[in-house]
Amino acid sequence: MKKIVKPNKNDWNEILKRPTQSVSDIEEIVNSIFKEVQADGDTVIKKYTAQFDKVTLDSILVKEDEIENASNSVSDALKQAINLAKSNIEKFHAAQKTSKVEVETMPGVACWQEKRPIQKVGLYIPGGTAPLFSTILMLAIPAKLAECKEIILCSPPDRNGEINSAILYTAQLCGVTQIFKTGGIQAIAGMTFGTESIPKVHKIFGPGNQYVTVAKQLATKYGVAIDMPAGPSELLVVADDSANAAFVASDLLSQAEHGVDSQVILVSTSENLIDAVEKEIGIQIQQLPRVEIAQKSIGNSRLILVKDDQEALGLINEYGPEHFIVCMENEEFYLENIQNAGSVFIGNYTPESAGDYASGTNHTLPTNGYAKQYSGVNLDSFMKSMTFQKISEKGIKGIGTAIELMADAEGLQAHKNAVTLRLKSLK
Ligand code: HSO
Ligand code: ZN
Repeated sequence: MKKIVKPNKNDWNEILKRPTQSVSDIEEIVNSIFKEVQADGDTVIKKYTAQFDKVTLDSILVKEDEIENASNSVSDALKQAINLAKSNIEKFHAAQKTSKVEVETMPGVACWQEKRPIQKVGLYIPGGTAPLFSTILMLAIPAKLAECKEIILCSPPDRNGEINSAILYTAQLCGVTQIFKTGGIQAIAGMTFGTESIPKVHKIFGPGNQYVTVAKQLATKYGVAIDMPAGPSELLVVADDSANAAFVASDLLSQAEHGVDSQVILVSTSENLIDAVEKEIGIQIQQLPRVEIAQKSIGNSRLILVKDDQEALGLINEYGPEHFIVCMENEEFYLENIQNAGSVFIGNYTPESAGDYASGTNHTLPTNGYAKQYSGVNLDSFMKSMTFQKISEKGIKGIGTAIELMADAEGLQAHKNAVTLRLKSLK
């Protein structure tokens, strides 16, 4: 890990750079697969599944008996763990329900706002080196609570044409309505246009590699909403001598093991702590099965010694981490003043893994500095706000002249007339 001592503010940009991703060469292939899926649906999905996932499928829809078999092969202990997580995630997201907002803005002018579920949502769960069934909990639970009608899921099959059992079990447990064996660009295209098997959805959620990320961005050009622009996982820890160096190292490694492009950063006012954490990382990393991945992302990572809390805070708000751990004697200062972070974890006994799996908060969070303008996934991500209004005769008399004047000033006579006619009818 690169150690940086008391950096100059002019160097912050350079220090806080994320590992770069270039997407320009990906766009061409994403565009062409989208066009093919739009024209020929399932045939194209199957063609690319054969090409990329190396399996030829008769049907891309997962059948009832496959789900049942999968459920039988998940251990009871894991089922219990998943159920505990589900219960906590449900509690936290159910509490996010808001009630109707109703205001009489002036006498006879009633305005209100209500939320309605997005009717059809698509969840994408990557295959690859780790089957992230926990992400299904994070997406399907709020979708179900929001009462989305169709909750479909796409995930790439393995070489035997199967999807990981824990993924199938969790999807069924959380009320996913249909599961499809398709991944990558073709899955996102399938949900964007709809195919013979896959329904077209209104919003697509979930993480993925660079191809999936570019495909989700293209989906928005066809009118499909997405949760947020996704990027590699990241974690920033701010810690002082009150922190346990081994715990801090374990947290940094937990995000470093996600992928070679993950980034973890330790900011500290204590050089002793920085050295102790660095030493701990060296010990713990050797014991990890994913040591090679972790080593590469540790290469993208930084240990930054700062002169005081103010400087630490400035740096953290500038970076806008996806996950932010605070292990400081004066934690209050950071909790009050943090402006840009996806999710905040406080104290020695709050590992970031708790939020990844089971405490109740959502782990689908803005990366790549997007915490400056995006929220993580929450109940509202699966809903839209709608406004209503009802104006009485008294109300139109009160508000009418203002509307007429404004419409006139914008040169929009028909708008004005819509009020004038009504006012006249009341004379
Ligand atoms: N930390 C990841 C989510 C995850 N971790 C899933 C383990 N499983 C992105 O927030
Ligand atoms: Zn994680």
